[in-house]
Amino acid sequence: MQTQSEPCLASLSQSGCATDTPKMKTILLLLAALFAPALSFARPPNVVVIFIDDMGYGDIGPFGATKQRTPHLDRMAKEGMKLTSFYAAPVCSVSRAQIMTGCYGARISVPGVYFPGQSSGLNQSEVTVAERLKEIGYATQMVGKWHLGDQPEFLPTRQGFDHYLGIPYSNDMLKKSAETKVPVVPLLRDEKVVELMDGEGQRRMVELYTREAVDFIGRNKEKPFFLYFAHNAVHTPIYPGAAFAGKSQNGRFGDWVEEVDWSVGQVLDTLRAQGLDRDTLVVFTSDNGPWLTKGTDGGSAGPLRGGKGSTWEGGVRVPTLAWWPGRIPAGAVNDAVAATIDLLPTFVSLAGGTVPATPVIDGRDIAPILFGQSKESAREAHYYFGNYDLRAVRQGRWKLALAPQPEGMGKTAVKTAPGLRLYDLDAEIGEQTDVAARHPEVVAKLKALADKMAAEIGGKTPAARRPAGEARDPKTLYPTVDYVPNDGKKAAAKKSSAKPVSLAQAKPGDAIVSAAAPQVGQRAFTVAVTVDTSQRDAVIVAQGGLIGHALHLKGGRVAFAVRHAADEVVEILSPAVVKGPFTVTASLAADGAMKLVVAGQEAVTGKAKGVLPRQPAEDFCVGHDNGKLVGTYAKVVALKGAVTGLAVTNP
Ligand SMILES: [Ca+2]
Repeated sequence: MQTQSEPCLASLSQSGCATDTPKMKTILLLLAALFAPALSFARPPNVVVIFIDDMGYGDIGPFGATKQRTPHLDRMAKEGMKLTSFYAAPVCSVSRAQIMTGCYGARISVPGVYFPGQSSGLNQSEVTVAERLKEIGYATQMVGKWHLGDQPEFLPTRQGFDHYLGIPYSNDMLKKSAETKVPVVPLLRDEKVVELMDGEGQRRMVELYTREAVDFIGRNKEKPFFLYFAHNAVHTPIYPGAAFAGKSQNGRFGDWVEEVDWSVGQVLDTLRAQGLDRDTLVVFTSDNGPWLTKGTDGGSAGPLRGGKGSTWEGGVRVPTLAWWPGRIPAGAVNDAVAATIDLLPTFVSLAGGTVPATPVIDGRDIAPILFGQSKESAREAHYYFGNYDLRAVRQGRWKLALAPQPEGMGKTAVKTAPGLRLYDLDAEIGEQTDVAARHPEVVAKLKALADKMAAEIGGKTPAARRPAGEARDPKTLYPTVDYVPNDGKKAAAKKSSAKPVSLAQAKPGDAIVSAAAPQVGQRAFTVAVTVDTSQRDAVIVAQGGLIGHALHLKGGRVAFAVRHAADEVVEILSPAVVKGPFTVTASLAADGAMKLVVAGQEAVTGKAKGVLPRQPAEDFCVGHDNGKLVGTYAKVVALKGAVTGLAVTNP
């Protein structure tokens, strides 16, 4: 292994050899002196990433939180650097793929969230940051939430980590154990399930993880190490440990933030106690913005607009701190645009390695930003993807939004003008004022950048996207029984199914006239159906026209639309692409609350104006829409496949 200083000095003297003048030598010496503090390490630095789940831009003290106390993060910021324009992705798995690979999720076919037992995951052929550091001689350990596939071939131990302890996906992805019938998540040690953890069991999670992280540091004093510490906290359901429950001024969410802060303190204190603080870079950040529809169980994006699931700033700009006493200037603040994709090249470069030109990565080395030598982004622009769609691009102070978008998961697209919108983030961080008309040259420049990136890795036919990993015969990590996330709702649905409208034999192509159709005017209703199709876009059911509701497939996900008028439609979208037979339950409550549960995935909620004002005049159509379009599909694609167990019930 080469030491860090050799290649750099070699490259400096190479460029100087051709002009071997005293003046040039002086310049070279000056240059060497200038860069020496950043480059000549006694040893490659240890690297620790502390990654929080669903923590918003406004959730910790250094970023303005006042309700919960975060003394350890406050100290970390005081001793290190606050990165105020640091970006993750809108949802969990994508952010994690970005850290691991240095690529936008769209480049490596990680567009959304993985679910337990899903066949796909991060492709094993991708070279992760753990693999890159391991080949340089690092000890590598992961603790916590992986979320890049739960099939054996996708686990952390197959992607460069010597060891792993954690829940391999989100803490709300509980499935009923076949044995105990209790909803649980699996705790893995390396590749083995060592515990099935129920909800209350999660109260031990932060402490358990922290102990593992601290032990790992203690065991690896002599050798450079990479610790990827990805908390499941502070994602719902919120389960603060016993020592923290009820202690904050911000409910159980604040309690859990305070516990995470304690955990950060444990890690930093251990580094200090072991005398490793001056040899260790610690980055603290979050995977996406706050989950706004969770109310007090969701965090805060502070001054930013939107939250998790959105490419408004609140969905993707995350509270980030970098700490390395003696290297990173204390108390520094840097607003240069940087992102999780930049961590891989930065860590590899600090470790004295190089990232080959192929396979292409999107991130760049941000060491000059961390060391206070640059206030400029290391990249020409930052690109905001929502799934595979490029939604916005930022360069410096300017952000060009390419399409209307929801403010978060379960929220509807904001009715902004459908054209290009330009925001001046330096002037107004909250993205309210569209200044596109005043800066046509900026719009044109950013649009050209966006078009280029979209052609490369965005949309349906990108030039340079690499494939996802696909596992054969996927199964869950432990035997489960089918589980619908909300037991209360399940029981209610069962009760009301005593008087279903008779649709059980309905099949694609059927249409039922209004009077004989399920009654959905001025009342709450629930549509339940099982669909088996390989289509990505198709109508499942559509009732009505200018007033009505519809279920349809949109890019492989299920959409539930409620329309009150021609231009008044609210649509919510299931979180992940579905395959094979899947169940759908969609309901509109008396107060307009919408809920969609697909294939046992996380429920998605939304808010329509209220119940439908009257029974829709148009037909109830199965697998097509024969009148005015009620859903948000541009044209009707008939469903090819099977629809079973269709029922529309009123509670
Ligand atoms: Ca998340």
